[in-house]
Amino acid sequence: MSHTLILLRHGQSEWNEKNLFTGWYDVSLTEQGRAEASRGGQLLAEAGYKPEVLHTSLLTRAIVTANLALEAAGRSWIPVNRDWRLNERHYGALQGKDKAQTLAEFGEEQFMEWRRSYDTPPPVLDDSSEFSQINDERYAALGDSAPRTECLKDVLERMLPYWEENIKADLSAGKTVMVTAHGNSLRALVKHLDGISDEDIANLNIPTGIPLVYELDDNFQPITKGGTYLDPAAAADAIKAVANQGRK
Ligand code: DG2
Repeated sequence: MSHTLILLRHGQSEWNEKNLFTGWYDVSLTEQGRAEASRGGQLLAEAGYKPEVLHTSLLTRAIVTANLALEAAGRSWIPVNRDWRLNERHYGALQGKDKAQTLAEFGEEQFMEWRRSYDTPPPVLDDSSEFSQINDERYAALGDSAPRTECLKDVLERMLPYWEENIKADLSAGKTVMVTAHGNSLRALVKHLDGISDEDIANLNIPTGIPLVYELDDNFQPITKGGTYLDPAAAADAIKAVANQGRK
């Protein structure tokens, strides 16, 4: 029996538009982002996909995207699970900083190390920062273990238990699962699914609002490596734009 897993990065957020590092900072969608989310749902409906359960993060941009996409697909009623483990990577002291200014200030190598290396986190974000989530009630249960910065490796390590215990359980029960999350939490999941090396994952970028469908075999291995974007041409353009963020 194969399993159907639909991955959807949220539509363009207010801080994607402004080109700011976002991480755990909670922003909503732009009008364009809302349109992308609805179109993502239409693409699912046109291709005949019927999500039966949703897993999403605790961040508004992912939650609103899921709502809009499911509404457009006629599936608003399905059960929803929200968990911090699907949150975007905590971007540490970069949260709130302009990507182009950061590139200009620190140079290409450092910029890409922070953005795309597997195991180098940005500097920690001070708890007193206006961009900190340390006193945010939605993370109260994390206590002092709440992250103050994360690299992709950290994201993978906190996301994998959720994949194993929650998402795989729904797939095993025969459900079509939709995961609406973020550029880096989805990069972590794709790294795991496709067995991408720590070096090669630097080259993987996920576009906003375009469903990426994985059919998985009995061992949860992708039948088609890399999955299938429902609008491959738009995905290819958007992937280039994400890769070039911060550059003119
Ligand atoms: C972006 C990803 O996350 O940025 O935190 O700035 O998917 O929640 O918009 P998202 C952010 P990059 O790692 O692509 O710079």
